[in-house]
Amino acid sequence: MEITRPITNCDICKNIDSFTVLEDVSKETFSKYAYLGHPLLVRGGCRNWTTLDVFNYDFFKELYTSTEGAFRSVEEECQFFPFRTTFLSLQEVFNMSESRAKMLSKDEEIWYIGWSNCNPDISSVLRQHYSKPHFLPDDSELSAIDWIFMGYQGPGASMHLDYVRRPSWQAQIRGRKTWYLLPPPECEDVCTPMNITVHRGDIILIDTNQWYHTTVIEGNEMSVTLGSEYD
Ligand SMILES: O=C(O)CCC(=O)C(=O)O
Ligand SMILES: [Fe+2]
Repeated sequence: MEITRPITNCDICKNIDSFTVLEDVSKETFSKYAYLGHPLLVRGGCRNWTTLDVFNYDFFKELYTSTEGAFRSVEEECQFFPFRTTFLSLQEVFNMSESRAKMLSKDEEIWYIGWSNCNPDISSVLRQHYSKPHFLPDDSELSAIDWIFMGYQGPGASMHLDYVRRPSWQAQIRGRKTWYLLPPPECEDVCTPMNITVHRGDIILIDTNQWYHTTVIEGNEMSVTLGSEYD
């Protein structure tokens, strides 16, 4: 994958040395940035979503255990990422003790996982609580796949490049996460690494096919994020 990756046009990072931070952004303003490939953070971009109150460990556990075929679809069609844990499946994640799930004691082992959802029944429930970020262009489409990342303090995903089709956005539903980006090697001379901490209610937008990225969960609260690709 790495070898066949297309060479990046370094305009995605030339002359910028940090994330572009937008606040109360309109569709019109956002459209100037939407396809530049610059890393973007929209402060408060999902402030009004009901997900902020609804999406947590118990919500996902109840949803997956009560939906026929939901665990099977993660195994067979979607993906499970055991970033920092020995859990082998989402089912194991939802079988852990309440104490570990909620980190109620200092002795509990910290975990961090992610998964993609491609089950239409799950998706329709998730999408009752979120919609396409309001600042994305009218003609942009969300991918049918939702991505969810959940867990506690410490390293998240290690440095990698994705091979998805499109740029993605990720909404911080709970907790705090820092993203560290590296430009692709062919742009090292003209571009710099950058990082930013994403807070609850913010949305980050990165072309993860072009920017190498790694994440760190900050603080004691559980981090919960929800993402999708857009075009
Ligand atoms: O949220 C994370 O910890 C990693 C996410 C990631 O690698 C991605 O969205 O491409
Ligand atoms: Fe990634």
